[in-house]
Amino acid sequence: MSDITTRRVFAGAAAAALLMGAALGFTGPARAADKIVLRFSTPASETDNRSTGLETIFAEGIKDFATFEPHYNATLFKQGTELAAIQRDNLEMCITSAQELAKQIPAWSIFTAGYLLRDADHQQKVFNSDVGAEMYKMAEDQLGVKILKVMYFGTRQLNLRTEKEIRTPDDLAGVKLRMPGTDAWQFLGKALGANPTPLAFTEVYTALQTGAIDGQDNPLPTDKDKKFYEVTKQIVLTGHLADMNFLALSKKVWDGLTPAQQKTMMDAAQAAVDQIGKNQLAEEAELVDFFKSQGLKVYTPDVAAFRSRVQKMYLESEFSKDWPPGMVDRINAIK
Ligand code: KDO
Repeated sequence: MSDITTRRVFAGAAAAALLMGAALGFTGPARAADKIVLRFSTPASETDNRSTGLETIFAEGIKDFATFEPHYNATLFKQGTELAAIQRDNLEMCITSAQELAKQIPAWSIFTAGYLLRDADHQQKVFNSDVGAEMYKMAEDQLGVKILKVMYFGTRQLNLRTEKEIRTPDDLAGVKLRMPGTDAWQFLGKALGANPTPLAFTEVYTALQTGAIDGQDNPLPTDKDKKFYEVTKQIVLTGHLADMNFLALSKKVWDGLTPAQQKTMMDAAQAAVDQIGKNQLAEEAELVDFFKSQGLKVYTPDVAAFRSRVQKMYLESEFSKDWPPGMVDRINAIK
């Protein structure tokens, strides 16, 4: 082989390796003008409180060294595939949930249990305690995902297009309730007494409109943001899950930051989730009147009946076998 041919072969091989690396996602996070680009994927809309909070407070806080690049409405990655995308270096950030984490770390299913966390305040205290630290460490060690902060996402309520009044879990028999597509979510639908069916978040409005499903569950601010009230008749205030999301970052990206940048990022994340939580709570307090003004029935069922059935089903479930010993008691003891 002549010199020139050898050089061509090497150049060709190097280009192919680069291309292959890019295809396999080995290129590491992109840098624009020496800033890390943090691609962020979520099924939520751009008007959701979580989106606006991150795009303003978080993005602003880190702008000296990183560019926050949000992709909304599951346009970059489908709901439920974001963690895997981070693990394959195809994505830097997402908002994840206990249900998604539980797919890979069964112990995390403890936080998918209905009526375990009492409210927003209890939830925040639990995740800011040693319980939260242990759970975050599992995600870091086992998935290579750094959980920056927890955010209060709202308390999940039932939202139905059917008219029959729902007082107890028995009244949900046969109701086709959309739940997100993981085992943990489907189990929650079953525990509530309904007939759960999996569907991506971005498909819910149309499915309610066409009658493909009888209902869905989400916090009130989400029902407003996604206009689910336009295609449903009632909201049943079961309050079955004081729900949270986690701001998740690739651990590789985290490890590449200087200690000062890490601190700046944590402070920005804290400021953002604080504001997001406040906005969600404020909206939850106002929205019952809004939905009533839109013609929906909004009422509280026999919550004790839902709570005792759901708690019993979780404690007797396969999920509970994977919960860290003693953790339910530790969570309950946090006041
Ligand atoms: C949903 O699909 O109902 C859900 O509320 C589940 C949450 O864990 C979270 O993924 C959320 O969707 C998305 O962030 C879109 O709001």
